[in-house]
Amino acid sequence: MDVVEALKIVKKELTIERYEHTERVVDTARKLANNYNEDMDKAEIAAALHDYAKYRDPNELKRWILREKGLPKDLLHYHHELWHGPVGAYLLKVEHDVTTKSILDAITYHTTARANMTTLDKIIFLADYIEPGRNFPGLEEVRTAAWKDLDKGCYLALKNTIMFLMNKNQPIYPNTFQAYNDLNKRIRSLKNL
Ligand code: DGI
Ligand code: FE
Ligand code: FE
Repeated sequence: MDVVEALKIVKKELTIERYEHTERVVDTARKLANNYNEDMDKAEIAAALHDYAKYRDPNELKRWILREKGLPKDLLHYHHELWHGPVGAYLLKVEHDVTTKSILDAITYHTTARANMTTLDKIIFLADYIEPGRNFPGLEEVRTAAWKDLDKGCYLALKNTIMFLMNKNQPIYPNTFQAYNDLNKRIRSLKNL
């Protein structure tokens, strides 16, 4: 599969706005991959596919989570926004024969993140967060960090999201906290962040 085919697959699944977001994520992921010596084809394909299940009915997503033993049941206790990544990766496997594990993992964890993220995981997570169509408080700081240090970019994005959710008294999925803690430990100098 190449990025053209991947984009064709998702175009049928998404609204025009979400498709244009996806194109910008592809573009950003390609640039990040180039910057951090990651496989650009993989990054583009994972980016193109990352929101595949975004517009499936939440009841359908829920059914897959209940039915498929590889999908974590605890997702059901958290916001339904968290379901489209893991279920999307599962559906791409069964509906489009996507088998590359690194790509499926990056899609699975693109919303929540996880501890010990691969470079590809981090690129897709950050590209989704910083693509040029996004605009929310704290984003410029994340954008600047993203091109200098991939870990710091992810760390700041996670910190922002966690604080945003906490301010709204929302629950936070354990993977998100684990990703935050993992990067907090890895980054040597948190002082200038
Ligand atoms: O699908 P997109 O809109 O492009 O972006 P996304 O997949 O990153 O969705 C993110 C939304 O999920 C974001 O608005 C925050 C929300 N969210 C709800 N609970 C959690 C969460 N995000 C994380 N990282 N962790 C949570 O527990
Ligand atoms: Fe998403
Ligand atoms: Fe997205």
